[in-house]
Amino acid sequence: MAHSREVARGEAGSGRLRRRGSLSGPRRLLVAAAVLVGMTMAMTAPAPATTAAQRQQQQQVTYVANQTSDNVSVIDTSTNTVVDTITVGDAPRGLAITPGGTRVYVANADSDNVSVIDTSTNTVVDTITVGDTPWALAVTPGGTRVYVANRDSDNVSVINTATNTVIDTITVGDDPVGVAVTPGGTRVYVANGGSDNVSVISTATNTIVDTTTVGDGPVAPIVTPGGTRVYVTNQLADSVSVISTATNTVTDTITVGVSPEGLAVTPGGTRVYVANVGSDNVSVISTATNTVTDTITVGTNPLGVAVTPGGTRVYVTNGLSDSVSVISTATNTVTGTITVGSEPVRVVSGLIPD
Ligand SMILES: [Ca+2]
Ligand SMILES: [Ca+2]
Ligand SMILES: [Ca+2]
Ligand SMILES: [Ca+2]
Repeated sequence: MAHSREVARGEAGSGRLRRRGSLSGPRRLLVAAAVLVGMTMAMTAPAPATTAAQRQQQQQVTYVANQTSDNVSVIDTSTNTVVDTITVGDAPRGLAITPGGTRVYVANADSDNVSVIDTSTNTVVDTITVGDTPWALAVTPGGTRVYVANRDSDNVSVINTATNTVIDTITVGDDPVGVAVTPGGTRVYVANGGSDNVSVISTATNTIVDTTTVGDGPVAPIVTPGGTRVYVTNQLADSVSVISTATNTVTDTITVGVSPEGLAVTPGGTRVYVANVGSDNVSVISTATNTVTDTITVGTNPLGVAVTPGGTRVYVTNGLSDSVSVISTATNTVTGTITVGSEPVRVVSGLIPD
């Protein structure tokens, strides 16, 4: 049955941070969405939620990386139906959408490369060789760089999106499995699952400027829209660490469900949604109090979380149900379930040019 499949492959059960284990990935979809609005409005500061009028001029889409079927499902967010399926590399894990919404970058863990999807055609237009077992990636707010966490080579590849070539490689901690960029684009936070810390990279120099110890088995960092805090799931500690970006120290630790993995923050920055692989639910954290205010039951082995640019819905991948649960943020209830590919892991929601 489903759970034994997961455990047999060394995934979310014991040893979940080994090999395929740490169902990880990043969550800078929010950053991407916010920056997209920023660009549209020709501003530099990250914007909060988009207006209804703005969203109507663009298409709201959600991309899902399906690890076992080696493809990406494209969901039209207005109808909640799968409108396309794109074959990518071997074992797609992490993905991110560029601020302008024209490209989606996909980290293929077992083929050691990154697929570049053109969102106007939903075809792969480039493939970039990176380090060993790329697990997660993040795009800078300006859209010029992609940072890729390579779990088995313990480093980060930096891709120049103008040429789609690797221009730098940065050694980080043990087993980097998650990555996030600050809204200002000056810092990159990398979760090192094996060394229980987070590396802080300066994008100006592509060097490590700080290392923050967090909980056991950190998986996925996200940065709040205001850029003041980083939330990172600690998969082996059943908790989320809150890091102040001003001091790069942990200011809070929040107990959530069992084996938390993916997480996402709402555009207004008031809530963080956390997928708990081991308890088949989602914890809702209030960022005002850093406490869990709600728990929502979803499918089996929820792994990835994305919030829509308007902040009204949350998409959660259910790794062993081959589906995505749709949560209304107004009620924190599941309002729909969408069948996708095999073993969906990461998900990103954003706006693409219509
Ligand atoms: Ca495969
Ligand atoms: Ca490899
Ligand atoms: Ca390692
Ligand atoms: Ca550890």
